[in-house]
Amino acid sequence: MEMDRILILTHNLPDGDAIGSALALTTALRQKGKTVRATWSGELSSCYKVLTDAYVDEEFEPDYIVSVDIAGVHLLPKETKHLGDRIDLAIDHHGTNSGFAKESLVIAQSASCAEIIMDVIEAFGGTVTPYIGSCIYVGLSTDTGCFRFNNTTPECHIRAAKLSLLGVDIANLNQLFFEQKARARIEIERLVLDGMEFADDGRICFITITREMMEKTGCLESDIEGLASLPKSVEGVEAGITLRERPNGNWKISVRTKFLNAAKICSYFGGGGHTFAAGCECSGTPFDIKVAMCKLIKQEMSN
Ligand SMILES: [Mn+2]
Repeated sequence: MEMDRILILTHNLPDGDAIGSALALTTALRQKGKTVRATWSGELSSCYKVLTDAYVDEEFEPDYIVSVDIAGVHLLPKETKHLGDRIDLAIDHHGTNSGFAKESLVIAQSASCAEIIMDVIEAFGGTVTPYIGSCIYVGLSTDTGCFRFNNTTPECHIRAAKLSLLGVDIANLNQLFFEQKARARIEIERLVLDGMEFADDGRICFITITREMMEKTGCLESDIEGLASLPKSVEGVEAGITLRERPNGNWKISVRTKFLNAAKICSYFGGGGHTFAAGCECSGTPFDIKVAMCKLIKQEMSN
């Protein structure tokens, strides 16, 4: 089947891997003469301009739909939710991918979806230009916390070296994505640190991000990317939990762990993700959620 009009979907609250994967694939397919559109929901923080400024949007009726970095249709943003049962191909690196697409390319060993995209581009004979390489690098580096998280494999470093050889300005991207912070981000970190709480002799750490904090500081959703790794950065913390208030009043919970199975912990609340980085959504008060989380984590610790 000839697919000429391809739509690429990303998950709600898109991160560097989602945006990088979508733009790399879009650009490489356009090189091959395809009509391709990348979609994402919400306003992105300014560091993404280095990738999005070169993207020209175009509207059309798609004959093929690809999702990138999406583990389940519930993660689709409201704008593309109606396409959930029409996805032809899912390219993903979440072991928990629910198999919603007609065909799936899921490689759970990949630290980022962008690495799989790099292979896909090479497989269809695309050229990784410095721009496409920059998109891939943003995906690869943000999902590995700039090669610090324990999902980082030798393969990640090899790919980064390849991207550097292809002309990607790695120092500039690292500066934009890992050093520079929006003023609003610093302001919200100040508030979040103020409310940081510890449990179980400092082995569990909670932070809470309320809608009020977002409004007060003027943070965009993408400005708080990576903030969930803050509680785990405290010495002695085995499980870092972030509670983030959703517009519907529910709480999005992010769990980051050093050795505990975060995906298993989140699965009790209907969520999932990776072994050391997972998430779920809960209703209820922050207090009740924290109590329930503590109980589960202690149970996991004693296993
Ligand atoms: Mn990812």
